[in-house]
Amino acid sequence: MGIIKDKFKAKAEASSIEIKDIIKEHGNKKIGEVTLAQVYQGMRGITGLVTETSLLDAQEGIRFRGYTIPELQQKLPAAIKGGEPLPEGLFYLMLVGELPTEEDANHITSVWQRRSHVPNHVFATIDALPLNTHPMTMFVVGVMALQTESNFAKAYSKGINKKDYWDPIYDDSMDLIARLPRIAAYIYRRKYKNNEHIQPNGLLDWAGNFAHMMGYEDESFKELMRLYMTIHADHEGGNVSAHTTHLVGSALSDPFLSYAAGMNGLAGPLHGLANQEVIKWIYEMQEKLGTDDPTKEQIAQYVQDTLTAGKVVPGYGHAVLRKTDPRFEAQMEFGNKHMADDKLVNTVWKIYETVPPILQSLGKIKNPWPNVDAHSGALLVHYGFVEYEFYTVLFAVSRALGVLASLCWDRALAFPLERPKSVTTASVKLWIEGKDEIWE
Ligand code: CMX
Repeated sequence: MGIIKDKFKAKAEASSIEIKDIIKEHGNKKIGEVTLAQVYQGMRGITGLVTETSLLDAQEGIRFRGYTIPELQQKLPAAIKGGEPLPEGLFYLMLVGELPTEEDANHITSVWQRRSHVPNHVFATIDALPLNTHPMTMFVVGVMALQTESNFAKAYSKGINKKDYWDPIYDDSMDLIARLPRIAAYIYRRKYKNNEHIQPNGLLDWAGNFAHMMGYEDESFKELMRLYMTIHADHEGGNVSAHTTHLVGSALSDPFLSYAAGMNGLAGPLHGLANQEVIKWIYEMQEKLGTDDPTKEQIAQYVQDTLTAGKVVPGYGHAVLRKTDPRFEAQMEFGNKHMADDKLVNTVWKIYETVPPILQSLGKIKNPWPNVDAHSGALLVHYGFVEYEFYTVLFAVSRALGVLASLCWDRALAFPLERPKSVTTASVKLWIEGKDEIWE
């Protein structure tokens, strides 16, 4: 067994015993109440999942295994001294629950390099799609084509003891993460760069090599990819992509099927697709106003027009967060460090000064502050990465780290099939009248 697999196994076994004890001693304790409004309105605030890799606080933002993003920037190994964290290190932290040494992070880099071969039929499957297919559709189709390689699916069909499920799930997760940058870069080069592909560079780290395969050699772009892949990786368990991966995995669908399902959710405009919508919205604003340097007054008017048209302002609001997303702040810091005079980045900052009071004044929006998607596109455009329909694929590659580390935990802790209860409005009406108590 590999070093990391051994460590994960030991951690998971200890955790499993602990959880059994917790359930035995405290299993009957109530963790909250559920109101009818919550049942009808997207289950906001209902605690119903365990996700070990990260925890989201409404005021403070995300913590990965207890560490905030600025702490990770200090404590995780980096490719460049004092530079952005290596996503390999974050994955180790989420999977093993301990901060990695530089050696641990480098070990993951080499494991992923070793496992990164993508079989030809995956590229052929992507090639069968018309060029105007959305990159997220190509990406999920590519992941589904890769499912032929699932160790878990093969082991299950041969017959595997349920105690050992985690083992091929772990291998599938590592294989999948290792191969995703190649699939994503292939789609990018096929769709936008004349189908001219770039071979991987075995000397680079996971995110650096991803930048290289997409055709971006600038060192600061590689740093951006390391930061991007780190901050988008996980956002606790209830968001659509993480929850879907977990839910589908609970049916013992293998990691390829589960992750692809999750990424179909990420491709929705209220979730990960918002990163493309933000840049599209800014470009449309620039076109309408006839300037690439709009004033705050012009932006305010455009925001009003967006709201009057019954549309959302992309990149703003959140189902859990109630302050500026620290992932937005980390990108703002990157912008300040590398491109403080960039016009588009400055527009994003002006939008940040303009939008929250307008949304607040509507009185119904619970969080008027920017989320992660409000900033990412402008940083990419700075490097000439203007193909905004591709942005959600970058998010998806990063999100694999969190949802697949979680999937390893789900199987190692033997979490059962997920199956909450649903009701009909007819049964709700009977319950309100006191005539139906079956689901109380
Ligand atoms: N612009 C306009 N209206 C907004 C809004 C925004 N940015 N954010 C919320 N609202 C509206 C909602 O549509 C809802 O309106 P109705 O009552 O008319 O249906 C009302 O305000 C209350 O919504 P909420 O409780 O504050 O927000 P939700 O938890 O329902 O939704 C989210 C959260 C993210 C879907 C929503 O804020 C939104 O649509 N934002 C824009 C899209 C976006 O940026 N998504 C990315 C989120 C991060 C990610 O997952 O990547």
